This record gives sequence, C-alpha cells and structure tokens, in this order.
Amino acid sequence: MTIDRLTLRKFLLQEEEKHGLGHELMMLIEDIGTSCRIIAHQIRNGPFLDILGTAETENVQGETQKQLDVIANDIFLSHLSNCSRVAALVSEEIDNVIWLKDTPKKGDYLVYFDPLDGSSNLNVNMSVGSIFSVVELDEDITDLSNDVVLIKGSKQICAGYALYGPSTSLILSTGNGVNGFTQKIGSGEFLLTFPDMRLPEETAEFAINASRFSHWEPPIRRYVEECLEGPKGPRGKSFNMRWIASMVAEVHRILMRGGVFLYPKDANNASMGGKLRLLYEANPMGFIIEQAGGKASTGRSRILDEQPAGHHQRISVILGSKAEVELIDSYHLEA
Ligand code: AHM
Ligand code: MG
Repeated sequence: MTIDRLTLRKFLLQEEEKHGLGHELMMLIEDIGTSCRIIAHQIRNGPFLDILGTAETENVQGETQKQLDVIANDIFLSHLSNCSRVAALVSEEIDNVIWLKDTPKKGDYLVYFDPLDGSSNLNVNMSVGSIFSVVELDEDITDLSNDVVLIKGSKQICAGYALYGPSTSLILSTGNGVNGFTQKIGSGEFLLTFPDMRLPEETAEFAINASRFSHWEPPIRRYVEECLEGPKGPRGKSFNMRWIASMVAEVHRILMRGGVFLYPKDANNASMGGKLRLLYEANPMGFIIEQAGGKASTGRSRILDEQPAGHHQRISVILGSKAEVELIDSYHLEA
C-alpha cells in the first residue's frame, strides 16, 4: 500500500501559507536538504570510494578530520552560498566565520552547521548526521568580525538535522513544532513521514558516555546512580541505557520514544567548558527538543539563553524529556 505523503517542498509551501514562512528561508531549507541528500549518497558510497578514513588534516579544535568531514563541509559550503539572504556561515570544520556578503543587512541569515557529526562512527558503519541552525540578523552590519555571530540560541528561526541511518531522515523546525521527513529510495525526495513530533514527558531511558564516570560532577553521578538502583531505589523503576556516540542518532531516538541525553561538563573537559559545541550542536538540538515539548539545559540554565563567548564555544548539554531534565537541574541547584 502506498501512502500519499507531502514532499518537503509542499510542506514548506503549507508553512508559508499557515505561518508566513519566508520564501528565501524556504529555498535555504531546500538547499540544506539537497546538501544532506548528497552527503547521504557519499556516505553510502564511502567504502567503494575509500573515503571513510582519516584525512591528512586537523580542524580548528585540533581533532583529526575524516575525509568525509571535509567532503560534507564542502557540500554544505557550496549549496548554502546559493541563497541570496545568507550573510555568513559558521562550520565546525572551519576556523573563522565565512562572510558571503560585504555589507550584510538586517534580515540576512547566519547559518551554523556541523556537516558530519559523530564521524568516528563512519568506519564502523554506524549512524552519523548533519546539524544546522539559522539565525536572522537584527541589524545592518558594518564590521565583519567573528563576534557578530555570537547570538543566543533563543533567536534561531530554524534548526534541524539529518540522520544517516538505515534510512536518511531530515528533522526540521521553523518554530512551529517539529516535523520529520524520510528520503525516498528512488526519487531521492524527502517525504513527510513523522508529522508533529512530540516527545514524552516521562521516560525510563538515559544516554551518557559512562566511561567518563570518574570525571562527573556530583549531580550527574547522583542522577545516574539513582537510575541504576532500579525499582528499589529512589526512582522506583528500572531504567535502560543507550550510547551510540552520535548526538544526532541519540537525539533522534529521544524524539521518537523519549529519554534524556547527557554530555555534561566534567573534570576532564571543564577547561574547554564541555565537549559539544554551543552554536552548531547544542543550540539547534536544544531548539528541536524544546519545539517537541522537551527541555534543554546546561544543568544550571537553559541552553538557548546562553550568551555565546566564541563561535566554537563548548558547553554542558542535558536534553530530552522534560521531567528528567528538570530533575537533573534540581540536583545541580541542591549541590
Ligand atoms: P564530533 O562533532 O567531533 O563528531 O563530536 C561530537 C560527538 C557527538 O555526536 C557524540 O555525542 C559525542 O561526540 C560522542 O563522544 P564520545 O566519543 O565521548 O562518546
Ligand atoms: Mg559534531
């Protein structure tokens, strides 16, 4: 049985009608979708093209790049430069902000992206993803400095991710809930398969890299230990644990069936402020989670209210089902 589903284009046209989604934003989202489709194709052909391995380069954060990190970044750069409203790009893989305009105007877009998140999963054929976020300039810009892009996540007008798993998903929010699309084999188009995604408030599943246990701060230890105590412990129920080492895959699972994801600041990463990056990892994922009814916190404050101090800034990330994130916040308050 074939179900007639909306294409991404038709969905965006409906958003334009219902919520006044701008035409340029619509085209930008389509360009992002095209980038993700091409990246998905490159990943699936990776073993044949021999591009799953390490490149000869390091990114600005001193991490060894995979060949596909570089390829995915180039694909994003070339497609996002198409949109006449895009003023600047901020990529995990590039040191400086890339300015596409000499005199950016109020209403122009800044696009932040992690072209290939979780790329250590590539050579073991596990899920990876791309993450993106769009912010609108609220004034004309005269000085093209890196500081211009240091805008709070609460100003995002659009965010989302593509998950390259058994199928390719594109999850999107323009501030009116969250909708999920799947790339159709054959035509390659994205069709609306998960309309109006909401995440359950209660959960019994958490995701954390438990090998970092000895570095955790007391509130994180307390939360995980209480979950592990099972029905006889303070939580009164059994918890399940998952860790894929791909934030996109983790967030997607949580959106589909609830849960909480933690990559907190700990004794081992505190000097950097955490592991995950604020502008192109924590903010877009926080926006999606909030739009689906969940919560995204550093443990001490809302991620989307954080004033960025640098465009590659890292931050503590705790996001997912509302009740769990609130509980973890309360443990930080009490500590
Ligand atoms: P990356 O952007 O360099 O790929 O790193 C981010 C990834 C996240 O997707 C994931 O949650 C985390 O790093 C995994 O870290 P760990 O290696 O500690 O499991
Ligand atoms: Mg990343």
